[in-house]
Amino acid sequence: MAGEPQDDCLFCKIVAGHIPATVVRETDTTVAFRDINPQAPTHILVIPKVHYRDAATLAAAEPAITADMLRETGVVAGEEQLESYRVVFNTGSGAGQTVFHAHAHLLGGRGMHWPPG
Ligand code: D5M
Repeated sequence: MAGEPQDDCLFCKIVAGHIPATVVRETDTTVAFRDINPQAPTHILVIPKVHYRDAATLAAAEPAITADMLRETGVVAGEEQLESYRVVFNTGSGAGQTVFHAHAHLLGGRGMHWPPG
């Protein structure tokens, strides 16, 4: 069923506590934890607890939870004392998505280039 935990999903396992993660913040609907392969001094993933394959699919099904996820990027950026930061939604393998559970990358602590590679 849409949104239900998936047995083969890494981030569902983190939500369930079956795989350890460095959690920095949790709400009723979201979890934020440090990326295992950081691409910036601060690199945190904010994910919904419900399972959808990407952020756009989540937004279509659960707009309120999508808003929670986006709000949490700002809350965590504040807690991490980031004056500027980037929020990224890799969508599809061609764009670099490797984990097919919606997530926002929060990146900060260094200068950012535009356009991203
Ligand atoms: O981003 C998926 C991200 O998930 C990628 O930056 C690595 C990160 N990752 C993978 N496994 C873990 C665990 N176990 N803890 C923390 N972070 C993890 P994507 O946009 O799909 O490429």
